[in-house]
Amino acid sequence: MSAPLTPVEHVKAKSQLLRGSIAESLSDDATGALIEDDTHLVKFHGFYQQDDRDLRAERIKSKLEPAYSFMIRVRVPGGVATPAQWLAMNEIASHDAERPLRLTTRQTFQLHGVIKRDLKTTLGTINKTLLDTLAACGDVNRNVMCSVISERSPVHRAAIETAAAVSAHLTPRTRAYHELWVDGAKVNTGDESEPIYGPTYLPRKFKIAVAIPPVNDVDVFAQDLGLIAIAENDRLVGFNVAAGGGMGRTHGEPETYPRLADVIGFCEPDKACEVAEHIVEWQRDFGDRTNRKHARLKYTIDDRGLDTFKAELAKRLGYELQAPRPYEFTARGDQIGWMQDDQSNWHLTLFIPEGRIEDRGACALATGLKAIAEVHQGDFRITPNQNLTISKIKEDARALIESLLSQHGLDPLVSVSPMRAQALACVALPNCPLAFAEAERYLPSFTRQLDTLLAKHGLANEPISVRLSGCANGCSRPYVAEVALVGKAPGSYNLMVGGDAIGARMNKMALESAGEDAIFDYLDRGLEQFSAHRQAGESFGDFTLRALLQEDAE
Ligand code: SRM
Ligand code: SF4
Repeated sequence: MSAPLTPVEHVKAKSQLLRGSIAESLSDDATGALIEDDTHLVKFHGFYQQDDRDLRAERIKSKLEPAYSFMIRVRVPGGVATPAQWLAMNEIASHDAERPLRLTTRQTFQLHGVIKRDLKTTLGTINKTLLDTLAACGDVNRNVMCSVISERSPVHRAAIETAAAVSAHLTPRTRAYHELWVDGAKVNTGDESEPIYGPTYLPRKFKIAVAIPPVNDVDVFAQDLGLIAIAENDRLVGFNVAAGGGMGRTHGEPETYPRLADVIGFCEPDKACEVAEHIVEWQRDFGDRTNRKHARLKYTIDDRGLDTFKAELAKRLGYELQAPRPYEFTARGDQIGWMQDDQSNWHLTLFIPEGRIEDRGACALATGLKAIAEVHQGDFRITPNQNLTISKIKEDARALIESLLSQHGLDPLVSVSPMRAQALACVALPNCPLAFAEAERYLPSFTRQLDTLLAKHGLANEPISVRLSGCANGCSRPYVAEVALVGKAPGSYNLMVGGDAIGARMNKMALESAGEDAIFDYLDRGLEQFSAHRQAGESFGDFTLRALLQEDAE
């Protein structure tokens, strides 16, 4: 007898293309929560029901229902937003959300702490900005990422077009989203269907990123589908296709594991949408709908075999992918500061502490970015490292932007250490229901202490990649970092080291369930040895793999 489908599959099947009883859930004023089945469906509409974990115990003691609110995720393909959209998101966050606007690790905007009665207005307002939240979460293709490499602007332009086209091609066709949040009126659903997804969508989430070598800022090998841009004479000629990456795992369940994507071939730019569609459809047909922890593309590929996957993809496409073309990644972090592209436009990348857009003391980040957005003629780009690039600044506008930065105390945001500039942390506590330990709220203290250690060992400019995740799900893509902390319990983390500097190798366990002292002792010793014994050009990740982890194993 075959295993039963997961409960979520039944919820999707009877939802009438994602409607369920969401309208009823919203109109029930007696609770701040939604009907249980709808909590799964609203993810496809771009939001999650959460409760404030800092308040949970106290609310239970006072016999109150949890402090329910919603996290809303806004899809931003390639992280590119107009100044008008920036201003609108800033405004929405300041009125409707409890916490400041957040830039995520997949280049989207997130709002935390929106209450149920405000959901409709908030989502409606977001839609007026020409951004939306449809498919920002749920068992569908999520926000399509794209490298924010500014000095190669013709290639970036073409790559971002592909990211937007793939995103549009894989957006669900259900009218439920417009019915509930935009038009308000029920639309005749007679001819409505989901040509790519079908009525039960995918078995699990699906993620795509476009990387532009030499920078692997999007962590292309951590994606279900990675498209690696291949350029000749600064012209995009196509993409190497990488499939089967993913980070998620569960502590103590070795049958769950992170996996790097395999490069399976090359396609021309005009074939990217159909390649993505057929991979998604293969996963739709063969992904595991009986176990959500085994339902990502990486497991489907491993279960059925990479060769079978490639052969079945070729059959669906009607042709084989061409042989992969040569490419080289040399870095993954953002280049903080000013940079000029080949068309003489300037791009300014600012370090955004923890990806939160808020005024803190002398650093009036939210106010300063608002003032910049009011005059800026180019665009904004959320980077995969939770930073922000103010893009396409004309030569004659640079002085104005510089003076606005100074007026708002933002100059320090272009002079952080390379380690700090690319360090990532997931949200974790107090919003994430799955968090075992702090991540976002621990990042400033962790990186401050690490900066001190780096300086102590003469390594202040070393671009070591550091990632913190509050649990093993890996929302900061920790398993491809040189140094990662993965939460086990409050104040306790697995320390992972030995990833490479370009996100193409996974790290290994150095310490299990360790506290801060043990972690910093290990890093202090490791950095001391690295400084003394590194080989020419060797990264910290390569050194830890060659020397430290070997030594630990002896
Ligand atoms: Fe994630 C679940 C936050 C990027 C792997 N992730 C969650 C939830 C929704 C918790 C939940 O299911 O209730 C978190 C909400 C916290 C909150 O309040 O914001 C959450 N994930 C995030 C974000 C906001 C982290 C951040 O601080 O930036 C990122 C939003 C991305 C976006 O804009 O779309 C985020 N999550 C990722 C990434 C990185 C990526 O996509 O490049 C990963 C690893 C890559 C991957 O998917 O393999 C990731 N999130 C997960 C998983 C594990 C999935 C798996 O295959 O096992 C979960 C748990 C789940 O889905 O059941 C999860
Ligand atoms: Fe939550 Fe875990 Fe993701 Fe962090 S890694 S946001 S704790 S699910």
